[in-house]
Amino acid sequence: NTVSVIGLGYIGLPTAAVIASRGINVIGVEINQAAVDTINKGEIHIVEPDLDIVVKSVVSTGNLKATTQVEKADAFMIAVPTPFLHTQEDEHKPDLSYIESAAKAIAPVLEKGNLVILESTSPVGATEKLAGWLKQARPDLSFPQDVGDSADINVAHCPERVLPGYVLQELVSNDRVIGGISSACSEKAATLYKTFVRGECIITNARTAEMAKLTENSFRDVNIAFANELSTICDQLNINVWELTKLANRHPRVNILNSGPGVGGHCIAVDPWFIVDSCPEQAKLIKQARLTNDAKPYYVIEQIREAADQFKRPVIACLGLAFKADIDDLRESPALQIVTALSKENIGEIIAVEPNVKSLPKDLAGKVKLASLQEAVKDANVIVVLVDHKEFKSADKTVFAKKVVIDTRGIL
Ligand code: SAJ
Repeated sequence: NTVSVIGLGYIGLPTAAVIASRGINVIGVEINQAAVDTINKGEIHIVEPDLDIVVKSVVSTGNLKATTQVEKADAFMIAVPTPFLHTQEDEHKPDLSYIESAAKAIAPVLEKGNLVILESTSPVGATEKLAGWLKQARPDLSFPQDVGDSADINVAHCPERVLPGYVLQELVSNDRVIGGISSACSEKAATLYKTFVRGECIITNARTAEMAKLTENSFRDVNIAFANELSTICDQLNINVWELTKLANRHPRVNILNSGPGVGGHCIAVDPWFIVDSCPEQAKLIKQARLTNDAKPYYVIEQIREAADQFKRPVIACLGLAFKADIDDLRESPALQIVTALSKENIGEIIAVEPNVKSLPKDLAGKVKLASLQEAVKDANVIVVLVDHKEFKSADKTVFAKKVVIDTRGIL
């Protein structure tokens, strides 16, 4: 049996490698030629712990091969991005163009008996759309939306739910929600997932599976928004939010998350908008949570301005640029957003500390200095903790005492 994974990014590549490690032949399809060449050398183009070892091994056994051209396979797993489109009327319209392109690419090679799985996080209805695009391109085949269980091609949605930094463990250990367009679609998809998933494979329909994934990330976003709102209320009332949260969490049915400088990453700050786009009238709290979390970096910037104003020559040390602790991923990071905004103002000298990167992104170069924690803290009069990296949590903080400190992560 051969599995084809379309899109070899943060989700597709680990998925392809794990399936290949079970002795299954995997063809990885990726439009980026440089990524294809890297993978075929047994190397990786993304950062994820231990992924390099697995890819090296499955490429050397011949179980994983990357290519830019779609080939025949028994199952196709689509793991392409689903960002949002910024239109004039709406800033957050889901963009299904990558899924549509993937459908058009695999349609010509589809054969009776094939299974097509959508892994990308998608708005409700996207799997039905995918099946529609496939049907349009292949009127000679039958599809589950028309003939149910007897279809030539089966189509299902199985959303990925892995946490960056723990992808290889979570790919195998997490439970999977499997939503077929028909029950035959779900059964076939579950059989494939059971070859590499140790968690439970739970069957539902495609729309519920789509909504389950969006719900998980919206749940987290709403809860982080609660914590972020609480932190600004506490600032007003002169209460330490970290102490308050600890105390409230002593209640057996209360579990408040941690406030921070905002919500970053490619999922939690995006997926709730898919629900808002589907049901704007109903999704009021979900939308407000997005707005609350998106406003938090501006609140922190204002706090930094006020702190800097106290000094003739402000030197601001910003600890952390990544979107969360102990990763090197700076994309969609509120910490980076804050440092970038400061670098455009005439606010003083800015020093960034990011133990997980060797150089600063291009638009910070020349405006912000990258330094070690010791160096930055020594020179600074204002210290801003933006990420709770382990290097910061374990640092000797006696020097912090003489400085003005804005601790958005509560590490002190
Ligand atoms: N954050 C806080 N306070 C908290 C927790 C998180 O401010 O108490 C911030 C983080 O600093 C970060 C952002 O939220 O900026 C998101 O971080 P995260 O660790 O909550 O989540 P992600 O984006 O790395 O991964 C999420 C996971 N979803 C859930 O936990 C429900 C993961 O399982 C999903 O697979 C992933 O989104 C995805 O791909 O959708």
